Amino acid sequence: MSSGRPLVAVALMQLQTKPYRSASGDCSRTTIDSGNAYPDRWDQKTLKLLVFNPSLDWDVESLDIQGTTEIQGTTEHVALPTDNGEFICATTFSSSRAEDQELICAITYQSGVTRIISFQAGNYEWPSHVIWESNDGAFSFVRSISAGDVDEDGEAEIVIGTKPNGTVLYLDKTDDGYCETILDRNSHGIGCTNTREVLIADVDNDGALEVIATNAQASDAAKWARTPGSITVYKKYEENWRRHVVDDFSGETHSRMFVVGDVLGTGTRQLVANVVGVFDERSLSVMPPSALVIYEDGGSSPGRQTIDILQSAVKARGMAIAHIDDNGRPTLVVGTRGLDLDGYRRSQLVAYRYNRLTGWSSQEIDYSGEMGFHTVAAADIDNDGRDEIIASDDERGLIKCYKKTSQGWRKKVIYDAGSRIFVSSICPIPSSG
Ligand SMILES: [Ca+2]
Ligand SMILES: [Ca+2]
Ligand SMILES: [Ca+2]
Repeated sequence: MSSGRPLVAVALMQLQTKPYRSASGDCSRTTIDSGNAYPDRWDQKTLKLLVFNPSLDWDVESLDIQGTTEIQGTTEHVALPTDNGEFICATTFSSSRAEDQELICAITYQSGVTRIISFQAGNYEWPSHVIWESNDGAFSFVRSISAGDVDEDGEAEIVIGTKPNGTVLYLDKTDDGYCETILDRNSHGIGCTNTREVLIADVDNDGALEVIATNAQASDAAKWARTPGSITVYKKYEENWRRHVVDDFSGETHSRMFVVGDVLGTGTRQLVANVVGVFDERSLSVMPPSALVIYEDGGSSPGRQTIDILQSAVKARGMAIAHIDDNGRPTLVVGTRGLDLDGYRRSQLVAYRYNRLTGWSSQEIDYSGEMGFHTVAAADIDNDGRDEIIASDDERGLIKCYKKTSQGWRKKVIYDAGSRIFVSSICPIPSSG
């Protein structure tokens, strides 16, 4: 299959509550807790790894993440745990040596098993193999995954971020399998550190890839209360790693998402992050508010610039750098999340553009309810030289594609789950043709 157009992979959890069965056998009410849009336990959570084909009107295929799969380098097959699983996240890797595209996902099962499975993309078949697993719960809950060829041998190195041990685990592919290096662990306390996101990228523009992670202290405090955390860059010098804290937010708050790319259009990459707002119970407002900030030089020079203060949001999580305009300039696309609170119930999908003379401007692409747009990606899915935006509207169970036209933004629902979803990753898979 060589359509010349990318595929789009999406990792998500579908959340459903089962009808409540009373003693009389009635089956009429559900157990949704209206006060909390995402209770910790859902009656039914279904993990899915979907692949959309925009060339076939967004035809969707669900990859088998619960069948049997091969162990790498052998013909031995292992059965995956049959429990529904706790969490799934995904990333892609394109080898510089071959045309192969890999779709790599990390699945945390309820039994405590964690597995990383690689799917070979670009065919109607999606052969899969297990590339790493942990059976003892040591790495517990894998919240995020990224891949990149750090040592430039054509094979993917992988980094995962976990909770509640806050592990940043680097997996270096060798002839004997994956060599594990723990880059960080428990930095905000033993068993109470959540690594939120990890990324392999050249954040300091020196031509070599670094690992970037953002974490936060886990606590029993109310959600959106003051939670310290930090953004850290891990840089490899021969066989050693050096750790550099880009921002600790003065212990006041943390970041839950960042992207690396040339959002200013200067020809170098910058680090763009969201600073999470703090809910203040007394004033019933978010104070200090959430902000979008930018760090240059990989955060090695101190200070950050503010792109925008998000007045009606508690955070932004979905972020992507896109090329959607004819002038070739970059656009930062951001999905916000609100709160069940007056003035915060409207979330937005916003395009930010930077102009050297006039600064930042913003344009609303779409809006939704308080849960907002959790995951956002950009890809040129119709090969016209400009990116389209793919974003999840989690509360409504929708995934949409947005195309900029001369008449404004054209929206298309490409997936309707029929119930709430939690989308962890949207991964464009470049065309191999
Ligand atoms: Ca490599
Ligand atoms: Ca670098
Ligand atoms: Ca396009």
